[in-house]
Amino acid sequence: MERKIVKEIKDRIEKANAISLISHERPDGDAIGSLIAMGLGIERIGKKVKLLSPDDVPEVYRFLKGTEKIEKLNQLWNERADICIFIDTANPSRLGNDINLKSLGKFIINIDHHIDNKRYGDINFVDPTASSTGELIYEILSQWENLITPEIADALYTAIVTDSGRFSYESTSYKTHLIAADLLSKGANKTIINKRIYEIKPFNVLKLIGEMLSRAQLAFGGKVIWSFITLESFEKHGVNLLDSEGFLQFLRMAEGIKLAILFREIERGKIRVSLRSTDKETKVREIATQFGGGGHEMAAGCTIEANLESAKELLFKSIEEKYGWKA
Ligand SMILES: [Mn+2]
Repeated sequence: MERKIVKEIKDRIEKANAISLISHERPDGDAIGSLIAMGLGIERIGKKVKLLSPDDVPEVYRFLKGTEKIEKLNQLWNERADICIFIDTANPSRLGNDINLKSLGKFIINIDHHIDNKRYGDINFVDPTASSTGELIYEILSQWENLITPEIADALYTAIVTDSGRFSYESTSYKTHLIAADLLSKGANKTIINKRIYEIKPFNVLKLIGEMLSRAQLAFGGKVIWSFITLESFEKHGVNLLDSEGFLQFLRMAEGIKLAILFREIERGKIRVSLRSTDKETKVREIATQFGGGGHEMAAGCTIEANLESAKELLFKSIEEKYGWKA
């Protein structure tokens, strides 16, 4: 059951010479895995390819082959590719700086699974039913025979396992498992991937997680768990903001809660808010959107320009209004 749009993307790639691939700021496993899988794949069919990211690759994903090919995208970037493919990026503003789309590529292909994707591409392959953009990249790369090497399989498996919450979130489907099974048959090393991403943490990272957990509080009669990390804490433990992307999963384990919130101070007066709900009735995307952010129905984020205390107050007010919960 091949989709027409997938075939169209294949044709476009085959006709191009130089292709750039880009994913969003503060990259997660789906962004990195999808980016390098697509990059290694396109390289194998003999195209010139650039892999770009506005931020560095978080330490935890550096074991993946291909991450060393990722270059930093900044305002000085001035190479215009034949095609620029945006990966896992709902809105070009998620590149973090003012970059003109058309200066990156003559033709834009947008591949994503966010429901709020802005459809800014010349081709938009957006499927919110997919657990991860990795699933969509798999669909594209599968059109070429024997293209998926063990390295590509590792990258795609990482994208899928991280964005599906190890095959546990609502978006995990029968298809997700079929794809993962096929990736294992193509050489994905699930043992190493799970170990590197979930079982091993540097000691300083563990200490920061501990600090975040010890500061955690319940609110709204136990429906919400929240905590925060200040700039000082990041500094004290020597942890980079980029290496704290997955921390919310630990708060979300609290029994009985509907919503977990993590406030991280990314700069003085600028707070990154990450939201994750535990059931599909508690939709968080709209809350993030109110503050100029976005994401998925059950996992979203936004950035609030305020200090920690006011950011929390603003967000709690919006929760009270949206769900009718009483603080
Ligand atoms: Mn994703």
